[in-house]
Amino acid sequence: MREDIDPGRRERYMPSMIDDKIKSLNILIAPDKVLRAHARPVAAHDNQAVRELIPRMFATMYRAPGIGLAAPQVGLGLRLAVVDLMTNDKPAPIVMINPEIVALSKELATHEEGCLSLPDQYADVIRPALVKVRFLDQSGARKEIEADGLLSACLQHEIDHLDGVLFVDHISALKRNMIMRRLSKDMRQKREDALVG
Ligand code: GNR
Ligand code: NI
Repeated sequence: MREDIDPGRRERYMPSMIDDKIKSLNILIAPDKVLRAHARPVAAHDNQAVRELIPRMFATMYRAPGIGLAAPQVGLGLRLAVVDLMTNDKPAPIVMINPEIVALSKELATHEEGCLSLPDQYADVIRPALVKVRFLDQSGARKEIEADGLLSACLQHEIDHLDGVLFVDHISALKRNMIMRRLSKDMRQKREDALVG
Protein backbone atom coordinates (compact mmCIF):
# COMPACT_ATOMS: atom_id res chain seq x y z
CA MET A 1 0.00 0.00 0.00
CA ARG A 2 1.48 3.32 -1.02
CA GLU A 3 -0.16 5.40 1.66
CA ASP A 4 2.10 8.35 0.83
CA ILE A 5 0.26 8.74 -2.45
CA ASP A 6 -3.22 7.57 -1.44
CA PRO A 7 -5.39 10.33 -2.97
CA GLY A 8 -7.95 9.93 -0.18
CA ARG A 9 -5.37 10.92 2.37
CA ARG A 10 -5.71 14.63 1.69
CA GLU A 11 -9.16 14.75 3.26
CA ARG A 12 -8.43 12.27 6.02
CA TYR A 13 -5.10 13.52 7.28
CA MET A 14 -4.77 17.16 6.30
CA PRO A 15 -3.31 18.70 9.44
CA SER A 16 -5.37 21.50 10.92
CA MET A 17 -2.24 23.67 10.94
CA ILE A 18 -2.66 24.03 7.17
CA ASP A 19 -5.50 26.44 6.66
CA ASP A 20 -7.26 27.10 3.36
CA LYS A 21 -5.90 30.64 3.13
CA ILE A 22 -2.35 29.40 2.56
CA LYS A 23 -1.67 29.30 -1.16
CA SER A 24 0.08 26.26 -2.61
CA LEU A 25 3.30 26.70 -4.52
CA ASN A 26 3.74 25.40 -8.04
CA ILE A 27 5.68 22.11 -8.11
CA LEU A 28 8.24 21.83 -10.91
CA ILE A 29 8.09 18.66 -13.00
CA ALA A 30 11.20 16.97 -14.45
CA PRO A 31 12.99 17.70 -16.67
CA ASP A 32 13.55 21.20 -15.30
CA LYS A 33 16.99 22.67 -14.81
CA VAL A 34 16.16 24.03 -11.34
CA LEU A 35 15.70 20.38 -10.24
CA ARG A 36 19.23 19.62 -11.49
CA ALA A 37 20.96 22.60 -9.84
CA HIS A 38 22.97 22.65 -6.62
CA ALA A 39 21.01 24.73 -4.09
CA ARG A 40 22.79 27.36 -1.99
CA PRO A 41 22.80 27.43 1.82
CA VAL A 42 20.13 29.47 3.58
CA ALA A 43 21.82 32.61 4.98
CA ALA A 44 20.84 35.04 7.73
CA HIS A 45 19.39 37.48 5.16
CA ASP A 46 16.97 34.74 3.97
CA ASN A 47 15.32 34.64 7.39
CA GLN A 48 12.13 36.52 6.56
CA ALA A 49 11.66 34.85 3.17
CA VAL A 50 12.16 31.41 4.72
CA ARG A 51 9.69 32.14 7.52
CA GLU A 52 7.02 32.95 4.92
CA LEU A 53 7.99 30.03 2.73
CA ILE A 54 7.78 27.21 5.30
CA PRO A 55 3.96 27.21 5.82
CA ARG A 56 3.46 27.34 2.06
CA MET A 57 5.82 24.40 1.55
CA PHE A 58 3.94 22.36 4.18
CA ALA A 59 0.58 23.27 2.63
CA THR A 60 1.86 22.29 -0.83
CA MET A 61 3.27 18.99 0.49
CA TYR A 62 0.18 17.99 2.49
CA ARG A 63 -2.18 18.82 -0.37
CA ALA A 64 -0.12 17.06 -3.06
CA PRO A 65 -0.04 14.79 -1.01
CA GLY A 66 3.56 13.90 -0.30
CA ILE A 67 5.77 13.08 2.67
CA GLY A 68 8.53 15.54 1.79
CA LEU A 69 9.18 18.63 -0.31
CA ALA A 70 12.48 20.36 -1.06
CA ALA A 71 12.76 24.05 -1.99
CA PRO A 72 14.16 23.35 -5.50
CA GLN A 73 10.89 21.51 -6.27
CA VAL A 74 9.08 24.82 -5.93
CA GLY A 75 11.70 26.69 -7.96
CA LEU A 76 13.86 27.97 -5.10
CA GLY A 77 17.53 27.08 -5.07
CA LEU A 78 17.81 27.06 -1.28
CA ARG A 79 19.00 24.29 1.04
CA LEU A 80 15.66 23.83 2.75
CA ALA A 81 13.18 20.94 2.89
CA VAL A 82 10.09 19.92 4.83
CA VAL A 83 9.14 16.35 5.76
CA ASP A 84 6.16 14.72 7.47
CA LEU A 85 5.53 10.98 7.30
CA MET A 86 2.31 11.35 9.35
CA THR A 87 2.65 7.81 10.61
CA ASN A 88 -0.61 6.65 12.23
CA ASP A 89 -2.27 9.91 11.05
CA LYS A 90 -0.17 11.86 13.54
CA PRO A 91 1.38 15.03 12.10
CA ALA A 92 5.13 15.15 12.77
CA PRO A 93 6.42 18.08 10.72
CA ILE A 94 10.18 18.46 10.27
CA VAL A 95 11.83 21.57 8.81
CA MET A 96 15.41 21.05 7.69
CA ILE A 97 17.51 24.13 6.96
CA ASN A 98 21.01 23.50 5.56
CA PRO A 99 20.83 19.76 6.30
CA GLU A 100 24.01 17.70 6.28
CA ILE A 101 24.38 13.95 6.32
CA VAL A 102 26.83 13.14 9.11
CA ALA A 103 26.59 9.35 8.96
CA LEU A 104 25.25 6.59 6.71
CA SER A 105 25.11 2.89 7.52
CA LYS A 106 26.96 0.30 5.51
CA GLU A 107 23.79 -1.75 5.59
CA LEU A 108 21.44 -0.99 2.68
CA ALA A 109 17.64 -1.00 2.43
CA THR A 110 15.20 -0.89 -0.47
CA HIS A 111 12.11 1.32 -0.51
CA GLU A 112 9.69 2.09 -3.27
CA GLU A 113 10.08 5.83 -3.91
CA GLY A 114 8.03 8.39 -5.72
CA CYS A 115 8.59 12.11 -6.22
CA LEU A 116 6.20 15.01 -6.61
CA SER A 117 8.45 16.23 -9.45
CA LEU A 118 8.00 12.88 -11.27
CA PRO A 119 4.27 12.39 -10.70
CA ASP A 120 2.92 8.82 -10.84
CA GLN A 121 6.39 7.29 -11.36
CA TYR A 122 7.74 4.80 -8.83
CA ALA A 123 10.79 2.60 -8.47
CA ASP A 124 12.58 0.56 -5.84
CA VAL A 125 15.58 2.54 -4.63
CA ILE A 126 18.49 1.07 -2.66
CA ARG A 127 20.07 3.44 -0.13
CA PRO A 128 21.93 3.19 3.17
CA ALA A 129 19.40 1.85 5.71
CA LEU A 130 20.30 4.35 8.44
CA VAL A 131 21.12 8.02 8.24
CA LYS A 132 22.13 10.70 10.73
CA VAL A 133 21.28 14.23 9.61
CA ARG A 134 22.24 17.55 11.17
CA PHE A 135 20.30 20.72 10.33
CA LEU A 136 18.78 23.94 11.67
CA ASP A 137 15.08 23.97 12.46
CA GLN A 138 12.67 26.85 11.75
CA SER A 139 13.83 28.73 14.85
CA GLY A 140 17.49 28.32 13.98
CA ALA A 141 18.14 25.65 16.62
CA ARG A 142 20.67 22.92 15.79
CA LYS A 143 18.98 19.54 15.42
CA GLU A 144 20.08 16.01 14.71
CA ILE A 145 17.93 13.09 13.60
CA GLU A 146 18.88 9.44 13.33
CA ALA A 147 16.44 7.65 11.08
CA ASP A 148 15.72 4.23 9.70
CA GLY A 149 12.95 2.87 7.49
CA LEU A 150 10.93 5.21 5.28
CA LEU A 151 12.06 8.32 7.18
CA SER A 152 15.68 7.48 6.36
CA ALA A 153 14.83 7.10 2.66
CA CYS A 154 12.82 10.31 2.71
CA LEU A 155 15.54 12.39 4.41
CA GLN A 156 18.10 11.13 1.89
CA HIS A 157 15.67 11.79 -0.98
CA GLU A 158 15.14 15.41 0.18
CA ILE A 159 18.84 16.12 0.68
CA ASP A 160 19.48 14.69 -2.81
CA HIS A 161 17.09 17.34 -4.20
CA LEU A 162 19.33 20.07 -2.72
CA ASP A 163 22.18 18.67 -4.82
CA GLY A 164 20.15 18.33 -8.02
CA VAL A 165 19.76 14.56 -7.60
CA LEU A 166 16.49 12.69 -8.27
CA PHE A 167 15.55 9.17 -7.12
CA VAL A 168 15.86 7.92 -10.71
CA ASP A 169 19.61 8.65 -10.51
CA HIS A 170 19.86 5.69 -8.09
CA ILE A 171 18.32 3.12 -10.47
CA SER A 172 19.56 1.54 -13.70
CA ALA A 173 19.82 3.71 -16.81
CA LEU A 174 17.29 1.41 -18.47
CA LYS A 175 14.67 1.94 -15.76
CA ARG A 176 15.49 5.65 -15.54
CA ASN A 177 14.98 6.14 -19.29
CA MET A 178 11.72 4.18 -19.12
CA ILE A 179 10.43 6.43 -16.32
CA MET A 180 11.54 9.67 -17.98
CA ARG A 181 9.91 8.69 -21.29
CA ARG A 182 6.72 7.62 -19.55
CA LEU A 183 6.65 10.88 -17.59
CA SER A 184 7.03 13.09 -20.67
CA LYS A 185 4.33 11.05 -22.43
CA ASP A 186 1.99 11.43 -19.41
CA MET A 187 2.68 15.18 -19.27
CA ARG A 188 2.06 15.61 -23.01
CA GLN A 189 -1.21 13.68 -22.64
CA LYS A 190 -2.24 15.90 -19.71
CA ARG A 191 -1.59 19.05 -21.77
CA GLU A 192 -3.64 17.66 -24.67
CA ASP A 193 -6.49 16.68 -22.33
CA ALA A 194 -6.48 20.18 -20.83
CA LEU A 195 -6.64 21.70 -24.32
CA VAL A 196 -9.62 19.59 -25.39
CA GLY A 197 -11.31 20.14 -22.02
O1 GNR B 1 5.84 11.80 -1.35
C1 GNR B 1 6.95 11.27 -1.43
N1 GNR B 1 7.09 9.95 -1.12
C2 GNR B 1 8.32 9.34 -0.94
C3 GNR B 1 8.34 7.95 -0.85
C4 GNR B 1 9.53 7.29 -0.64
C5 GNR B 1 10.71 7.99 -0.53
C6 GNR B 1 10.72 9.37 -0.64
C7 GNR B 1 9.53 10.04 -0.85
S1 GNR B 1 9.54 11.77 -0.93
C8 GNR B 1 8.11 12.06 -1.92
C9 GNR B 1 7.81 13.55 -2.03
C10 GNR B 1 8.93 14.24 -2.76
O2 GNR B 1 9.02 14.30 -3.96
N2 GNR B 1 9.87 14.77 -2.03
O3 GNR B 1 10.91 15.37 -2.60
NI1 NI C 1 11.17 14.30 -4.51
